[in-house]
Amino acid sequence: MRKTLMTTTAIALVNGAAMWLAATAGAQGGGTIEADVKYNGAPVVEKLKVNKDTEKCGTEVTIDKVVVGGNKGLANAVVSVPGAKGATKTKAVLDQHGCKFVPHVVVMQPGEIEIKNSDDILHNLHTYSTANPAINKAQPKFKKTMTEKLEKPEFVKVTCDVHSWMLGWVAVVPGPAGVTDKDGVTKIENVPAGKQKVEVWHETLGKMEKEVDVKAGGVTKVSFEMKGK
Ligand SMILES: [Cu+2]
Repeated sequence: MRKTLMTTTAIALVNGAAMWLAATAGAQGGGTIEADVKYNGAPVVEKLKVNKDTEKCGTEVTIDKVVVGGNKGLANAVVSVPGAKGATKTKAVLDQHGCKFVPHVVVMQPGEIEIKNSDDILHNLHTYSTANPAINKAQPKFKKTMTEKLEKPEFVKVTCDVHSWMLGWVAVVPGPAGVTDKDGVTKIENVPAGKQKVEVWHETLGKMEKEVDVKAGGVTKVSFEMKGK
């Protein structure tokens, strides 16, 4: 009995040490980049009256081209660390909902993306690519999901041939990345420590880059101010 208790305690100690080591290794392996993207110009959100599939699309739609939130934060900008390895592969999903692409900008690692149709009407996915093969495919209402491949890094414009106003973007980026929220902020985790090039991309405002020094287990802040063209 006594021996069993000692053995159990020893195993518990070893397990505890292993867990601690794993946690420490994770923290030492990478840091977090908190990016803050601002734009000192006017928002560009187009409104359009429509008369097609109005029960799903409504009669007025908005096209989000430059979305500026409080404190000049620029939404829908992709911040990435293209040279860094070890980005976590999460499944990218782009939905067609209310005759809009949701989210407006989706970021993914090269690989597969799931295209959803939540509208119960016909959509036709049409991508504009140079590095990846273009996709031009009907997605009838009964086809709730389809899986497509985008294997080369590229910012891919996505439209729908049924609803001319539908516009979205798929950012295929090789390293850890994120998309800014309505306040122009995104957090990128698990970035390898050391000097890293951080790149920001916006669909109409273009690209900028900065070098940052990522600290293991810490948060490195970086700010960008996009210039209008
Ligand atoms: Cu559509």
